Amino acid sequence: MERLSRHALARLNPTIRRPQYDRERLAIGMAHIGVGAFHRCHQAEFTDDALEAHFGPWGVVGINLRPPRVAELLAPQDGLFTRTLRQGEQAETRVIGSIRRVIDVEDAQSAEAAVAALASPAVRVVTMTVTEKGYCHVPATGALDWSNAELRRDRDGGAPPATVFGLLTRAFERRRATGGPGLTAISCDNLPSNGALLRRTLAEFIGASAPALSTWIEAHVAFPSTMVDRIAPAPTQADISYASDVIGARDEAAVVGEPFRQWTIEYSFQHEPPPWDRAGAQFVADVKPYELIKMRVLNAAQSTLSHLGAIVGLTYSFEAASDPVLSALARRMLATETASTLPDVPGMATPGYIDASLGRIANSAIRHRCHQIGTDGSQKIVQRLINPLCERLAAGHPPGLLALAVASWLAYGLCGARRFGARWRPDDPWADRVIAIGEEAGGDFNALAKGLLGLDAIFGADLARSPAADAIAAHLAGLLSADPRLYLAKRLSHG
Ligand code: CS2
Repeated sequence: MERLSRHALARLNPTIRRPQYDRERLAIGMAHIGVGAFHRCHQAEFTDDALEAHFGPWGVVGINLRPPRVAELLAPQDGLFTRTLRQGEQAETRVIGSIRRVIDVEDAQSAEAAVAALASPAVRVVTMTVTEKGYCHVPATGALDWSNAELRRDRDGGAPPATVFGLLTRAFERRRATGGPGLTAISCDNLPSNGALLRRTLAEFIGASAPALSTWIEAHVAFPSTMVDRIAPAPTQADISYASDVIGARDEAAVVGEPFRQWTIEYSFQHEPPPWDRAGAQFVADVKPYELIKMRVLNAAQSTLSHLGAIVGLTYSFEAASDPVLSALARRMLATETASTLPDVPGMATPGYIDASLGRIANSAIRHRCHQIGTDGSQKIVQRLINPLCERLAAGHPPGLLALAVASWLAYGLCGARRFGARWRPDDPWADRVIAIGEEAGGDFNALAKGLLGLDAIFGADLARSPAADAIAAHLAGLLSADPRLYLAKRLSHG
């Protein structure tokens, strides 16, 4: 089968939607770091829509710091790829054209190409999806985690850069040295106040590696915060074959997502932003309420359902969201506990948002593996589950189901311990610590909970001494028992 490319466009199945703008005239004005499935299904599609609504120099140069390598997939396709939106039996496949070029940073030469791309005066915006772990921070405090070897190597000028900080520092140094214009750096990862976090962590890194750059960055780089949303799991070979068959050309970079999408961006730019608002994105003065509701409802439900789902033997998050016991527990947690920690968000009334979120996760056409959502849980649960739990405890409420949700992450990690069956190896920078504590604690669940909650880089200093500690110990005993599903059913019927 012919490969998808600009030459193949004219021969695709005629019903397939493709870029409605003159792609040959599309100049690069934006960079994106982390060209994974989420970017291809979210910002790249918003940009494609914005280009159709109001054409301008907003083509994207993608930069990848770590595998999977994407340049070798997208270069033969001239940057073109499809995204298929699935809901139940419905599927809609479309060709996206906003990415012009992709650089995988693997050696000195590709690192130089990435720095040159980011330092180009034509590039006015750099968006990034580098995952929570990509910020190399201590989850509970937001400070850089200098025990991270890649971060230390980048601070000491290691080549090629392995972290976003090493890459941005070199690019901004080049920009300053060449008198380049300012730009806007937009974190699109699921972290609270992600723009402020990026600004702070980058400032800390630069303080340790290139202090002379600080004042240039303060004057020349804007760091808006954003809330991004679309469920887009890692694509499979079946997704690639499906999209290729539908369009009539082989697409090795195909991605799949749900129809729902949302993007809320703090209006704080160095220059006129790309017209993403013409594509349905919202520019707002304050993103905080939007990100709080999204991370504490949708993402919290995904994490809880996935940890519990894996523990009771399910494969996909939609199965957990369709399971009567698991979904009722998640709903009750969100409606009776999390909701009280949420601000009023314009256009996003909490009860409707909870319903819609659980409905989205239950979309059986989206095969999001529980283990994919469970990956790097240590970097996710603070903003999704621990912060609302701590706020509730501080307001005098009992630990409730949020403690069960926090315990679900611990139990998911402990399933990696031989004592608890070594059922899987969690993919998480903290897995070894959790497993070691699990192996050491003997049969005493109180000691186990205290030991785990003593990981203050994740839990902060107070949770181990709070009433949640005993509740979490009891949940661990239930979740790690021979019949975790029975334990969950009992929790549900006890109201
Ligand atoms: C998921 C998110 O893997 C995960 O951590 O919870 O990727 C989630 O699907 C997106 O945030 C949805 O917008």
